[in-house]
Amino acid sequence: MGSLKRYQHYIGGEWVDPASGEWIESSNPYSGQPWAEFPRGNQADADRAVEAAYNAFTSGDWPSIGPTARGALMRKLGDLIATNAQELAKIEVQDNGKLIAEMGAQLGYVPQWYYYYGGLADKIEGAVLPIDKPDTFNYTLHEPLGVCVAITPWNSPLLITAWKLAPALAAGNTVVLKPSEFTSASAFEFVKLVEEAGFPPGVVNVVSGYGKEIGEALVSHDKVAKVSFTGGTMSGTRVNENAASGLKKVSLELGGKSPNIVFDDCEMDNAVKGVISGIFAATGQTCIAGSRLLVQESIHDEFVDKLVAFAKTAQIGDPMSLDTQVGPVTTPPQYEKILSYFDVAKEDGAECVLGGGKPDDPALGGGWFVQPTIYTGVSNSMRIAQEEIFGPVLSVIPFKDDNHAVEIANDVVYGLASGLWTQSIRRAIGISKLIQAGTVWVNTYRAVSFVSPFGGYKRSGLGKESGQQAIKDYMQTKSVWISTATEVPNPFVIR
Ligand code: TXE
Repeated sequence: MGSLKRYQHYIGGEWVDPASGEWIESSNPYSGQPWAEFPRGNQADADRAVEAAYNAFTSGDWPSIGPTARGALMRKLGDLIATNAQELAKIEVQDNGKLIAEMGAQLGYVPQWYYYYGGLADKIEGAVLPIDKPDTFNYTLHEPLGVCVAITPWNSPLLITAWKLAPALAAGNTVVLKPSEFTSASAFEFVKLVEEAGFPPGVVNVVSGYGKEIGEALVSHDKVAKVSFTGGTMSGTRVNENAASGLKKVSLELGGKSPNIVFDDCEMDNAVKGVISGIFAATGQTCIAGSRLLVQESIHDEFVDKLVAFAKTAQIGDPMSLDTQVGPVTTPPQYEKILSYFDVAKEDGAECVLGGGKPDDPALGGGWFVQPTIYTGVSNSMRIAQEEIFGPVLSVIPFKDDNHAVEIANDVVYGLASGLWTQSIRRAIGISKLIQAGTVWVNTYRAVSFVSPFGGYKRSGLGKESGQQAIKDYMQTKSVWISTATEVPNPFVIR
């Protein structure tokens, strides 16, 4: 116990113990062994963190730091993340078990969000409006909202943090960040860099704990203006309900059951790689996982054979090794959830053509590993085709023609992402329009950028992250009216 690394909340620029006096153990998914302890936050900690953020928003240095200076602070923060990217990546791998190759690349890219929104900070311009009233001057101001709560999941902690923090800070808000109770370490390490960059105390606060405890307390707090949440659809729905009673602004990035659609005119070897990257990269633990493979009947058997042959070569192992391609599952509940879907698939009557259980390699020790798994003979009404599994489990569904592909692709409650594999520009443009999803990738998969809006249709969420619009979602518009008339006219008539 004594050897575990113990973290504290970071509130108002100070490291503090949780009011509960309790900590949550975090285990390394590769070894299954505990390595760190995170504060178990509650209502009292939420109150303290929101007060600190509110004070920083209304007093002290932050309100008088103009947008250009905010941009400079954010560029400094980006530089610090770049310098420390490998260290941060190692902490994330230890905490969430995803591959060092993946997390290293991710953390190397994260600074871009701080640079991009830092650059935008002083480019949000109001307008002087050509108002239709005599002797009247009217202009708009885009102002920050106040205290924003950012709640993140365990799969890509600091990447998702950047998607929320960078626009929130560039807009001039203050933030309380609550990372997942399973993977809070990197947020606590990251906030040291926020302090080093020179952000005033209270501008960014980090508290940890369970969603039902400190998460709900934060979302329901009267002084919170906006909640930005990434996680499961059930938790996101609850967040939305709690935020609604205070009429808070909400953005939600939730689950998916994304179709990766392979047409008969595709470049088959590329499509195989695209399907693999959509479902087995990151052990399938991504919201954008291409977990439904829709493949045209005429090439079904040939494509599945190639896919299975490629998938069999995947190296399962230590996420810290650069050779590993599939690592462990991040959390014990997630591990149990994936295993339970192997039984669901059997009950559904799907045919397992790869995996379908735990690997039997003794070298994998106490880690939470599942086999990369492919089911054929899946119909779109089966549970494995409709429910988000969030693991390396692929459902293969045949289709006849373009209309049939679109019908199956859209027949699901989610709408986060999709992939199309075709050489036809007619198909690419035509079908991209018909797909009900916030992202369509054509002949690629899993591409994200700070420049391009990301977010779900249907039950995959509300609002967008990244891109220019996202900063406006952390702002509100004020209309200022100034009369230059020498006399106030009839006070009983609307102006
Ligand atoms: O996520 P949760 P879980 C999906 C995936 C997975 C399922 C459950 O299908 O199997 O969600 O994963 C906080 N008020 N995704 O349970 O619960 C929680 O503390 C306020 C998709 O790990 O959504 C954590 O910080 N906060 C996803 C964060 O929400 C609450 C990524 C996410 O946890 C809360 C992860 C509440 N009522 C899982 N309840 C994606 N979109 O990428 C929970 N939290």
